[in-house]
Amino acid sequence: MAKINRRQFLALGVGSAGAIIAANWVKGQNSNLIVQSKIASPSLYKSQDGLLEVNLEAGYTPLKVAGMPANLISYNGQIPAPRLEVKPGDTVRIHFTNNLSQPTNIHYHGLHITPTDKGDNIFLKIPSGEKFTYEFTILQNHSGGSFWYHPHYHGYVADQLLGGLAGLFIVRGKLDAIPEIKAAKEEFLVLKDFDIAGNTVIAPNHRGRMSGREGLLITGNGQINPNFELPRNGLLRLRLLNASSSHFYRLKLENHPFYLIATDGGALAEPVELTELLLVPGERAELLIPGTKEPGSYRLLNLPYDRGSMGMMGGMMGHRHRFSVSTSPQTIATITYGKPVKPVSLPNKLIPITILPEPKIARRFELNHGMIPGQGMAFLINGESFNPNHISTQVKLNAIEDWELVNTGIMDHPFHLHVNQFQILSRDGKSLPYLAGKDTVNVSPGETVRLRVKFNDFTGKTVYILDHEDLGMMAIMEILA
Ligand SMILES: [Cu+2]
Repeated sequence: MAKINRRQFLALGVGSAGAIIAANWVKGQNSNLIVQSKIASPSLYKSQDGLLEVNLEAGYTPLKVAGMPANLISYNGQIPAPRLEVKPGDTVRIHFTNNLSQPTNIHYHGLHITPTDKGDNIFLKIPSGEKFTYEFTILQNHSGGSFWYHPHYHGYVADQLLGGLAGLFIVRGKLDAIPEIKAAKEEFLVLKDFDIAGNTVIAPNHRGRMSGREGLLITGNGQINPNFELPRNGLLRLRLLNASSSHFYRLKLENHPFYLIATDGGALAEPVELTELLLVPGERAELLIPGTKEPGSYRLLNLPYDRGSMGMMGGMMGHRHRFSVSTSPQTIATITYGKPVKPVSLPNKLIPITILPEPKIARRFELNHGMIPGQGMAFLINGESFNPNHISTQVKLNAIEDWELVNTGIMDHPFHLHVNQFQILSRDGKSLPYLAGKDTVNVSPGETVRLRVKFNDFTGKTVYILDHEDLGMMAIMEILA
């Protein structure tokens, strides 16, 4: 059982911002910092009779994060943004209004929908003050899973994502119909970092762009240390999204193993027991947590993780130095045992998944960074910086390809492919303990990750990117008929 006192909490704090948060937080909370107020869930919009029709507005609505005024941008004034839920076969119609002072658009991260027209079209520019109606269909064979939406207008992605624009997009599927999963208590946890300035929550934009922007205030569903109830003898199904633009979460639950049942693109074939989970920016994971330990409160911890960094000097000198946001575990959320329920066991089997057949086409992508004349330091894929007028990779509709990602740089880089899910074949030649649909994968310095992908159903231009940053580690690919 873990209860931390104020001094211990401050020890976990990170410099002055940590202390400010602690001071605010302690008011009215006695000394028991584990018990947080009830989570104000974001609104939920579910499809009805095959249609999800919603209004979304990006704007500067005043709001509160972690109980403090927040100088952020949001969809419909909420952090996280409203959760959208659909079923395979549904039509989605989103009436979007851009009330920001800059252009934006919406990217549907992980969804297998058209990259053109009114779908996951990241080349679309919706100018300040204008409206656009997105409309697309979720295919009948779309996998159920945890997807998400956020801006993807080049040059503004990091600022707008950091500013607060992000929400879950859930596709219900076969996993949801498994009796043990149905009996589990379902919760969602959107992880996001912010900074504090003058008692106001702001987007963490004052750090060096090259190091990636990380805030000192770690929130779950816009709260500090939200509390989730774990039914005693039952199961908690915790669906996680890392909606931070640079922050890595290395998660561990005190005294509890957890069971991974789904990743970015949906279900695994069977639950996989883990004691730790690394969730990099953009990734999702679904965990089952059995309530079979001593009843009490347990901390979901974020353990230190060194993803490498390119500070000014580090970048110039070409050497790696620690990015010291946290050197001790931080509490992300608290899981508290609730009332006993009828015992629910872990499901033995989930949704069968088979490896794609071996292809003839293989490509290699080298991830690095270097100086670009007139531009300074930029992230590079195969030595190229992002060029909006150049198609770097052309693939054929229905083709299967093996991609080898080699990180020859000094920082971890999450690699993300739009529109189609891939399977991870190996890391440094070693196969993974499970097969899963993925759209985001971390590649550490010196590491080689091999993935296999099939370009199903849709043609058109889209991108593969690194880090959700605007620094050039993105390339256009075209799927040809
Ligand atoms: Cu994406």
